[in-house]
Amino acid sequence: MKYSLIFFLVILFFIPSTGICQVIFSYDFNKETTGKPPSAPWSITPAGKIEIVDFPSKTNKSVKITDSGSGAGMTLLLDSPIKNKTVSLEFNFMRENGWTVACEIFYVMNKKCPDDWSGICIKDSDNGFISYHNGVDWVDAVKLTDDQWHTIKLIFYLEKDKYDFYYDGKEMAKNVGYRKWDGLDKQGIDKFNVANVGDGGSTFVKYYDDIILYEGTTKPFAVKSDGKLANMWGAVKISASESQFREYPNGHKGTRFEKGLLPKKIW
Ligand SMILES: [Ca+2]
Repeated sequence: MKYSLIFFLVILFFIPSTGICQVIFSYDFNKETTGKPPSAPWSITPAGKIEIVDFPSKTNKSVKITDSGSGAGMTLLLDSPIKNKTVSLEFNFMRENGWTVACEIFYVMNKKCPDDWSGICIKDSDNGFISYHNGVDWVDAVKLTDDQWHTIKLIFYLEKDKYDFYYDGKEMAKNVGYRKWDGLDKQGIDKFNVANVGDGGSTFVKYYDDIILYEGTTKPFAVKSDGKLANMWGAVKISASESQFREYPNGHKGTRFEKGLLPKKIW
């Protein structure tokens, strides 16, 4: 009994130092079914086509999002917001040549945000730049090269409602504000919109892979594959909210549903 207690205490001491438990979610999509939408907890928009593809290879799949003009994207929700911590989001992104009209790339929000165009907003602009919103205006960062994978990293300082934006390893913005965040001071983030959720008027093909959210600013060395939810984040469960429809402001059309289930495996 005494040794069991010592063993337990030793485990408690070592687990936080492994880095694995710092991962809130991680999706590489490699075990998903090609040609199908990504599985729960991701939910997809009714419009457009969101599918798993053997790209860049059969063993390294990604999500292909095709918007033909009525919107196409996917959403992940947490049951409760992550607050007062520094957390980072990283993902790989590629846009095919031939797109029309600027559109969302990745927006991170609180579910209480007034619309799907709030929070931490990264988009592609009509002028071919990748752009971010600094809480006041859109800012063009750098030309976005098509048909080529890019890495995007966002560091959220949730204790002060600021974020940093890195593109292909280079700093694009530091300590900038969230969009439409009035009344949401320090309320944290619990909603992740990928590509065009609920918007219309754009056409594009975008690919996403290796979407990971973790605590701190450095990606944990050992990241397990798809859909893992760390024990320490048990209270931040990935949501199983009901479908919902919402009216959108002028210039936006389409509906969005957010449906998800707990991940198959929780570790
Ligand atoms: Ca992959």
